[in-house]
Amino acid sequence: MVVKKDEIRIGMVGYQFMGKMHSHAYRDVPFYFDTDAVPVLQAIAGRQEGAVKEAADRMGWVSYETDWRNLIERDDIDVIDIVTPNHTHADIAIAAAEAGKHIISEKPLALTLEDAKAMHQAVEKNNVVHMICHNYRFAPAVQYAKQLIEENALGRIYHIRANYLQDFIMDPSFPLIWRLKKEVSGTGALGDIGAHSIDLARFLVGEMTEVCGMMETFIDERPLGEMSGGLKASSDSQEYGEVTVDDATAFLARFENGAMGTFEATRFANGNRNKNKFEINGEKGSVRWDMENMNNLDVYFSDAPLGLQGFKTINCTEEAHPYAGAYWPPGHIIGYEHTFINLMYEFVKGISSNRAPEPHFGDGVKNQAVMEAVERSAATKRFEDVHVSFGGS
Ligand code: SOE
Repeated sequence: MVVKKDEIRIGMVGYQFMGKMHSHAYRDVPFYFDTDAVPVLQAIAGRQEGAVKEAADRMGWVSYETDWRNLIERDDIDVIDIVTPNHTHADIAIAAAEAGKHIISEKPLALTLEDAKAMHQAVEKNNVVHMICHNYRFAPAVQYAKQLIEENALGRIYHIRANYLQDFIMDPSFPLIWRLKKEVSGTGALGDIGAHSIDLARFLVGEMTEVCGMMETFIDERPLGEMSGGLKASSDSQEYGEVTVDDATAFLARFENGAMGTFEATRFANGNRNKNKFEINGEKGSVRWDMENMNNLDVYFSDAPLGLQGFKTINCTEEAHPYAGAYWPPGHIIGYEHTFINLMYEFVKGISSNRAPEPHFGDGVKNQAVMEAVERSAATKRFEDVHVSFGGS
């Protein structure tokens, strides 16, 4: 007999790169994981009717809306999933929370720390489940690094050095897409990719207390134009506009537990397509990870016999590695999209048990507080405290 499971009816706002990724992840959750409920692709929203209809058909959504507000008003929607540009996150999330919908939002949570706090207050006040999409936490190798740190296998943590390096906007004729406008994006490399490193550092090492940063914009003006899918964009416009966000940000950080951090987020690291990596050094050993080889975790333990000391590479595809057992036999590797499937699995479980899985909007606020302190520090050219408080703004 087939047991019919509860349905979690998703309403997604936006449908481009991340929309495609989330759609795929929802469909795959019940394929790989045993859950109490199954996500249903109920409706997507987008402003251009032809395009949103085509996306709904292609990705298997039951229906579509041309205004996100209609999605929120619908009784047949349980979850609002936000995959739109950053400046829309706060309005959509607050309206969705007030309508009692559970919410999942792409990162960074908001344009500002103040908006992020307002979003957090709204989800807490309305007692809805909430999550932010820092997908890299969900690579089995990253989860295994977390496990090793929690088991104290590395001992006291001294350092994290994290770089997130891309190069997709290096051509000066690459257009002024929304990710390069402060009023739409908040920050540039810092919020788009540095936010992931900040989240991973908080996940693996702990909270940061102060930061000292520098931010740079190398190409000040670009031709007007928008993305044409994924991270592709081109423009033949003769009209130029100002780039108002950072092309690159670097910062130092101190952690509550005494560790030191060095961070670099740039879209001008020629040759690096999506090089998201970190190394953590502790008193008993080290771990290092690189998204472009995401199944592997390099580990070093200083108690190995002297002749055998050195980093070794663990292929994190065994049952012992979180989430890996849900997929293929050992050595049969998984990819970028699986980080989202694992994340959505946690979200679905969170809704079934009515608790917010991590990372949630509280993490989004803490990540935003670090980013805000980095921006402040780049302006003052001093170390700045990371101010986290969840009260009024
Ligand atoms: C573009 O820089 C982007 O798609 C980011 O927005 C994602 O968060 C990152 O994971 C990959 O690159």
